[in-house]
Amino acid sequence: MNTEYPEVLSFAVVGHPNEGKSSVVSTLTERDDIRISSTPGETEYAVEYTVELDHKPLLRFVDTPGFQVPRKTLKWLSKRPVNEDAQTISDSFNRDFSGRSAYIHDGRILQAIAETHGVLYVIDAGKPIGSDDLAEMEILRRLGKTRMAVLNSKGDDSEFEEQWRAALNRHFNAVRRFNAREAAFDERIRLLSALRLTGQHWEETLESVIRALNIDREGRFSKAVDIICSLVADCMSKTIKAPLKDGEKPEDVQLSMMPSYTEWLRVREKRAHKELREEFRHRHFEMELNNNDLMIHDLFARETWRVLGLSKKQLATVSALAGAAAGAAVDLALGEITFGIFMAGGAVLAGVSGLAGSRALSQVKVRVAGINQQLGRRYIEMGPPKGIQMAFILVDRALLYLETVSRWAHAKREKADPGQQLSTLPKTRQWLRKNQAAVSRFALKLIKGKSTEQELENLRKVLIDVIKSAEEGRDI
Ligand SMILES: Nc1nc2c(ncn2[C@@H]2O[C@H](COP(=O)(O)OP(=O)(O)OP(=O)(O)O)[C@@H](O)[C@H]2O)c(=O)[nH]1
Ligand SMILES: [Mg+2]
Repeated sequence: MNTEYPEVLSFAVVGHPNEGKSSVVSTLTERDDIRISSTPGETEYAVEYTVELDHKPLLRFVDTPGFQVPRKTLKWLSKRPVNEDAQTISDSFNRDFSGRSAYIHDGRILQAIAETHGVLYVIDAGKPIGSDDLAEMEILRRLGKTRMAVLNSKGDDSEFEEQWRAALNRHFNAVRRFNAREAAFDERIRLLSALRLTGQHWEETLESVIRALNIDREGRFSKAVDIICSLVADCMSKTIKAPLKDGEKPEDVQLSMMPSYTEWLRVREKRAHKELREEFRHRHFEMELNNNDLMIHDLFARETWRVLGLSKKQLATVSALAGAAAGAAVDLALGEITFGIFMAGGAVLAGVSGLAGSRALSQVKVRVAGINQQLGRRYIEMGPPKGIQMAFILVDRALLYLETVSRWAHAKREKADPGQQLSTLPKTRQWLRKNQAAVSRFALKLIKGKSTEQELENLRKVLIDVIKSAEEGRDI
């Protein structure tokens, strides 16, 4: 029994076939497993979906099939006593039309409405009002539940908007535009706020639902920041070891170790992104990004290192601020070039590599060390990355990813529109220097294998601030 929310409100989401009912439910409940299809009649049964926080039900939405024969249903209804309640109407209808397949969907809709507190009527206002629409509106009015019309327009609806609004205002307690395929968190909250005002008796309950959702949203960003920090922590301290057998050249062993070293970082980053996606309830859906999205490139692609992370000048400055040795700053500045070579493959690498600290290897610390029980007498240790640029790249990519998944409507199931740039979050090179320094201080401590308690706390604050400021349009 839920004590915090004495009543779990439920809403039946109804309308014409193919108008976007399942899309509305999918986005409102953050369920990307609800079937959405361009074929009318996709939803055949009424199915209840619950919004849960900490395993407690908060709100319920019932997806329903589209009306099949609204005019016939209304004709039947008009012969009933006017003040009959929704449950009696539903029971009588389903009894009268039992076994008649043409009425089966309407029967399920009436039942769903009878069993819920309120109704969301989804319409696509991009077409003129027809007699079926008017019949549906009248049926809903007769059922007597508090109801809101949701304009989920698939295209431009300006032509018919006025006639729709006039009709909807007559039949509904509230009318609200809601684009299920684009709606981010704020729009979901606005829809609930509008719903709150439609029924006195549930105002308080919906208010606490909205409060809980806002707190949960903050909690998700806080967890997202933890995910990003532990990604940076793991990557900036990663080392791998390989035995150095007698007669083997250290540089040959290093070469053979590099693919597994970089692959480890890639896999670790993918894991963090998956965690971010799941934090925002995107489970079944893999985002497909188009060529204009920065994230399309590999972690080690030249393009990634060109457009993300800090500029060379910034790197030198923040390295100095973070207390890196003067020489290291120069080394760091080479990040872009060295990683380019690093990834270009054995031939280029072999030409410039050597244990004496060539450019090609300047991004990863390598040492030949003595006795190790498991690995044999001598071994090579590779890592952690020497340059702090890696940390900035990881932060930038994680924030881009976070921004996308945190705003992506669960009803949106296809590729991002070509040419659309998803990001409005500032990249690390646009941050204030003191915020950049939070990344570099954390990274340098990790590289040196020192305790990072204070730096971690500082970076957490900066990341939270960056995320919040982006929403408020402040300079960070
Ligand atoms: N462009 C656009 N398309 C939408 C929008 N909402 C839904 N659609 C598309 O409309 C089609 C129907 O969406 P559904 O959510 O399955 O509609 P439904 O009302 O549940 O359909 P049935 O269950 O068949 O009655 C799908 O192809 C959706 O992608 C929208 O806001 N904009
Ligand atoms: Mg449906």
